[in-house]
Amino acid sequence: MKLIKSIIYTSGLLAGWLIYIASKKTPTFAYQSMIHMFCITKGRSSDWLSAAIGFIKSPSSFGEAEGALGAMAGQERERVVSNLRNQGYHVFDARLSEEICDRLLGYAVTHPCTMRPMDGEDSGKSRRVVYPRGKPETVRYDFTTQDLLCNKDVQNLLADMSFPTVAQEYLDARPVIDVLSMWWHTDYSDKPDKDAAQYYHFDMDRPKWLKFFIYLTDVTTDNGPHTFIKGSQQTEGIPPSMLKKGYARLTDEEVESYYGREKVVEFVAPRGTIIAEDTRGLHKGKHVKQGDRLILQIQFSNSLFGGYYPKAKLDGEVEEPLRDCISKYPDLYSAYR
Ligand SMILES: O=C(O)CCC(=O)C(=O)O
Repeated sequence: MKLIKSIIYTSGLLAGWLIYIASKKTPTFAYQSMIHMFCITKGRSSDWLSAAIGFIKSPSSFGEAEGALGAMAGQERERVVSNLRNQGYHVFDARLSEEICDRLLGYAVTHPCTMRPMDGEDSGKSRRVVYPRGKPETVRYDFTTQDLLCNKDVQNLLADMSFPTVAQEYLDARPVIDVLSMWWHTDYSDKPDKDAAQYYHFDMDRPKWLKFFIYLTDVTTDNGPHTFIKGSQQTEGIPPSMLKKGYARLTDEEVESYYGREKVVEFVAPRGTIIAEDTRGLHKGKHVKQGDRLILQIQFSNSLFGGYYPKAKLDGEVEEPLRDCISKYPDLYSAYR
């Protein structure tokens, strides 16, 4: 049975890949096949696919590579990537400045975002509102990628070559920025919410990717630290008993009884902290007991093959540093052009 399934999903993946090359769109069956194959092979199928992509997508030269992450050249970059390979994450010594955090926080309390329906609620709740800080009406409020692309501080981060330098080294391929998001997690509910990513899960939207999470508020154990299971991003890092549930949300009890508390990394840190993480490993945003948390995320992937994200474009006013980068590294920004 397992062999038949593997043959079906491998064929789906390969056929879907050819369609993707021709049309730049991933058929749903191919995306589903990638997830199934990941679960059946305990991660190996994504490793193989990524090795092939790395062979085709030769690296770009991102120059000096000094920026928000610090100086990401030579040994320091190797240290970061070695942490990512071994434990699945790296917390940078450098932090985003107070001024930038202040401006992004200011933006996040004055610009509309979308209320995300909680578990069991219908889409009627997803209204666009200015976040009512202190009086939330749902667990999660999301900013759209299209709106974020117009923000000058976000544009400057997208033009900061320290990020793709690290991503490229980790992905072993020329990267593309494919997810840009920012959201509030709130204390609206007294229990964690699956739709707000507050249960353990792994991501599998691309063959390989690296996420950068940037805290824009101070994060304590009570206001929803991002949480990761150390080492679970590795091949065979997630046990078959969890993988056989597919793309499921897992309880704390199930995950912690398998890995032990010592593998649970709760990122309690001041605002401005930047975490790089391979979210192929198990992770979640911890339930917010009190207060709220604002986080910005930039994802770099080795391909746009995989899950669907709403189209967003860098077509408004673009700051000069980003304009220069777009002309130098068109592939890096191809998802938003
Ligand atoms: O909000 C969090 O910390 C979890 C985010 C998450 O699950 C993701 O970005 O994949």
